[in-house]
Amino acid sequence: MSKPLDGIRILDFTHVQSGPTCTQLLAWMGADVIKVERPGVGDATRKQLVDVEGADSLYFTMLNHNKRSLTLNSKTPEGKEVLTKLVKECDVLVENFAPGALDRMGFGWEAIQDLNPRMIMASVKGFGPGPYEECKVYENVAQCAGGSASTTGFRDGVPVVTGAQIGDSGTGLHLAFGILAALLQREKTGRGQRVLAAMQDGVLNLCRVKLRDQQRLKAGPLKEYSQFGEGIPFGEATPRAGNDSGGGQPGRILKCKGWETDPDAYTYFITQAAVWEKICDVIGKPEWKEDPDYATPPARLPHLNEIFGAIEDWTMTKTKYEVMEICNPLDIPVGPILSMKELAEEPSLRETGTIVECDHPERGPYLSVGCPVKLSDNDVTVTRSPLLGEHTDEVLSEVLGYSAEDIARFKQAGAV
Ligand code: CAO
Repeated sequence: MSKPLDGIRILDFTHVQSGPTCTQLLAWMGADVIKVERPGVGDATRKQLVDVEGADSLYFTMLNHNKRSLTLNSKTPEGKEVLTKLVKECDVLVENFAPGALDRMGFGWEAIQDLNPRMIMASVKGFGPGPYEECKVYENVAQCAGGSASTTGFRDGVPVVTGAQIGDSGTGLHLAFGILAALLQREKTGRGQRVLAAMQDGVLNLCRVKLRDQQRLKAGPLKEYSQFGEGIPFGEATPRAGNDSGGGQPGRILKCKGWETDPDAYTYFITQAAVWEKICDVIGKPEWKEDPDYATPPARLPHLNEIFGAIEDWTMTKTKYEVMEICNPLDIPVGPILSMKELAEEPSLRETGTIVECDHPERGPYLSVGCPVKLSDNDVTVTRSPLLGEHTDEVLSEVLGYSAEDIARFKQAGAV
């Protein structure tokens, strides 16, 4: 079966997490992704958080599936020769070097356009143009600078970063979207273009509802925040909202049976207005259905602590799965807090290919997250990440057409 990105060749100059997330998605859509890495060194994550001595780390293997690895020292004359040819042969160059690194290498945007006007040059940077554009940026820096940390955590605690890698993987997703749009536009214009995804912008995009709340503050307190029910005044900026739900329907994380020993024995429970009467029946508070202090959403706002306390008295008598079994048929929205262990073992995620097992020559079998987006005409087979330089000869000869003598010359010069 053909793949959506069949025939698209990616010069993958990415490293660590943000860029590799993007190129992995493109590989899953069928692009030929050639990961360019420094000879003998490679992507730094190959040797970070090592759990099997001598083997590529899970950090690397889980972000670089379905790619080919070409080693190349782009700072040597022979390396530049090869890179020049690669730029001519590829459709997209994806990179997430520190600002200015590509220019210093001699392959800035102008040079790329001269070599291949159809090339799309896609970059992740920490910040867009402005006072911080020269900064090197990592995940948590982006979470802090993009508004996530200031709005995550509890009102009376410090700002908190989230485990979801919204700065790195989130920006990689944004970049992939930009690349696909640029490829489509190229169909019409015949020209490539620059695509920039700044991590701060990506995080802020994912925190859009918090900027919504920032503006709503002008109209008065944010009544759906528990802080309102607790009678605590709001300050000038969107506060941290703990586990309050982000929409207009109050929600909290509540203890379930076993919470004393199991750190994940919790459920998210939303008191959605449409099912309020069913909630009252389930938790044994039928009198709240008619009581004017509880019957309508505005009336409930000052009583949310009491209401969630009563719901928790009920959820604590059930496991998180029992809560789900009881509430789902009644359309009461609940979400069990699933641990990584539970997700790794969940059969339905294995069946859909969202969790996959790969085999690796150095480390043996390992689990990974497969393609999270399913297309009916693109059945993704996740293949293991490449060893450092595994495809160097193959790419040099098959893609770039170099002879055995040329390849020997590049090796002799330490360029590949
Ligand atoms: N051949 C020769 N040189 C190479 C090379 C190759 N194949 N690949 C990389 N290099 C060189 C770069 O040209 C650069 O050299 P100069 O400093 O002389 O220009 C050098 O390696 C280091 O690159 P870097 O600055 O990108 O790497 P770093 O480890 O110092 O910084 C990071 C890492 C992530 C902070 C930085 O790349 C960055 O800010 N990237 C943009 C934002 C981003 O993606 N951050 C998230 C990373 S995922 O957590």
